[in-house]
Amino acid sequence: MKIPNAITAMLAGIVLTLASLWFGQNHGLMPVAASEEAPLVDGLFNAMMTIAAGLFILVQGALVISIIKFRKRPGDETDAPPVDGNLSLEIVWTAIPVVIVLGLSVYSFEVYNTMGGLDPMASHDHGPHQMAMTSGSAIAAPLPGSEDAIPPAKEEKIALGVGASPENQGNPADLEVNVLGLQFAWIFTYPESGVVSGELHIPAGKEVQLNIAAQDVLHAFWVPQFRLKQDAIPARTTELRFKPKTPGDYPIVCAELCGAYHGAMQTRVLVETPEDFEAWLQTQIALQKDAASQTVAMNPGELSDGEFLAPFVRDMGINSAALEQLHPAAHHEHHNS
Ligand SMILES: [Cu+2]
Repeated sequence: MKIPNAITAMLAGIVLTLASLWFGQNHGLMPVAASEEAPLVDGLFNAMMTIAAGLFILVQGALVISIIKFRKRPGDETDAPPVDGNLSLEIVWTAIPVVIVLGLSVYSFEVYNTMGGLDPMASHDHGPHQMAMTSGSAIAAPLPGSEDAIPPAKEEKIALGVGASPENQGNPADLEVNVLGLQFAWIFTYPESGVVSGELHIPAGKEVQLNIAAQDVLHAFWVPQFRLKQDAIPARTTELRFKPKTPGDYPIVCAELCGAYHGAMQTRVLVETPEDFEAWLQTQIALQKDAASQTVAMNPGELSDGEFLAPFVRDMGINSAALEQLHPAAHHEHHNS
């Protein structure tokens, strides 16, 4: 019995569709989805993988079938029939990619909008001066004189980051953290409490807004598990607003080549339960109060040379008294504890 071609083609189409749909959901290429925004991005990515898998099977399948079915038979010395193009086939294979590209562009725009990419509040230029300049955070303070080098902030209507989702627009986020990227580290400042940290701690289930700045060159804040990435731009603040979902320990990676040690510019983000986050914050506040009362590692400008260098030379067997003798004039001049 000979099966009609139409039925064979239909069965092949069904198998191809099912295989593509399965692969689109089971490619296993993505790390855990740890933010509320991640499933949106994954939906788009899976749709693209489904389409790509279908096209791959279609093209490779046609190639393999052609190789087997139309190969030269032994003893056949005739030439192949001349083929002069096929208009309807060309229309079809032009129309299919057009439909796919238009569909994906509408879908991706929708995802971007739902994530808050079109929030008008995120498109303001907040200026460079609000970033990470809490008193006491000597490390995050601008270099002396760098104030003049930064051009005055102007209001510019350029989309800079991901803001609030459409239903949250106009509402402030639950937690704001200022993020400073510099060669080659990330520094996080919690403006409400003044806490400064080299690791980002955030509470799960709360709306978090990162105000991202760069001290020297372009960097990019990227957490693969959040499916979020945002450039850090010198003299300009960008915004990244999202809701972490799954508690855990995830890498923060610099995703913009920023210099010789770009590859080492990594830290981590800890998504914690709101109680754990509050406990961490209180510990940090207490620690920093402690440090403040001891005037240790506070503001290098207020320390004598010996005090400033002591932590660095302790392992070399040099004590701070020896260092003080190098610059007797600076001895305890500004000591204020
Ligand atoms: Cu960097």
